[in-house]
Amino acid sequence: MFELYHHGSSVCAAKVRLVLGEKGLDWTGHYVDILKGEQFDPVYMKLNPKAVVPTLVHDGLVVTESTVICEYLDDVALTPALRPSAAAERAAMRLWTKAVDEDMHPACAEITFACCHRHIVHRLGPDGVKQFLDSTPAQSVTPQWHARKKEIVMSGFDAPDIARPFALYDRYLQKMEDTLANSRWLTGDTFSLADVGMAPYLNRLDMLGMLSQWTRRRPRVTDWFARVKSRPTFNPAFLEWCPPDLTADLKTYGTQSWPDVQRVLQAA
Ligand SMILES: N[C@@H](CCC(=O)N[C@@H](CS)C(=O)NCC(=O)O)C(=O)O
Repeated sequence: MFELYHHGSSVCAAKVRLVLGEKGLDWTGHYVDILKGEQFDPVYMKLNPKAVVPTLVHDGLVVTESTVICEYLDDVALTPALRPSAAAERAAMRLWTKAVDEDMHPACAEITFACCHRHIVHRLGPDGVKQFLDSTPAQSVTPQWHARKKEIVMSGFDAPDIARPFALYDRYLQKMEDTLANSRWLTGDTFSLADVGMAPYLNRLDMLGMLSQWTRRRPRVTDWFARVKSRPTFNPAFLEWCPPDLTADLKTYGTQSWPDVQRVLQAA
């Protein structure tokens, strides 16, 4: 039995739900509201000491780290294979998933809080915000997340060095555009964990209502994302778990923040 601890707007959880869907695996969900601080529940932190989602429990085995979970699922459910069989393509796939873990994901967390989630967190009221921010463990989304989340929740686009994650995102979109000149998917002719890994980060921009502004001059990325979206697994994995009020918040706050995003991108 597969149990997934996850959240509607978590990019890492969406990645795992996509793999579960592609593999046709049945799973049970445990919803952890990371905007209300449910990830800090000591019972949950026994499963995931970083207090992040997702966590997979498979027949009692606890697996954390979304990239590791995706490879684990590809090991236990062999078809359809989501890792290329050729060594060179598999290495290329891992370069993408490594980039997701090291670069895209930390940038996405900052972008999402700057554009949207800080507004939702402020609904907790001053004491609630303080408790929420103080609860983040020293080692969380990144080793800097405890301090960085505070800076962005309190200062938004005035937080120090806020252009950096946006500039990084932009560079990776260009890297995708260049890569897709040579292959249909990111690591060849078949959909792989590289595509699974990048898809939630494009979807994040889409849900923030600003993807078209980032991809206007990137036709291959536009076409790639349209093909990802047309997969039958896309809506259940990426959209249906996001509660309607959160979907609306992402779109509203995201759209409102576009002038700031444009400003920091131009300054970067
Ligand atoms: N490296 C981890 C990162 C997980 C992560 O950052 N999860 C985010 C949601 S996408 C989270 O739970 N954040 C909680 C918080 O910000 O307190 C993974 O890939 O599973």
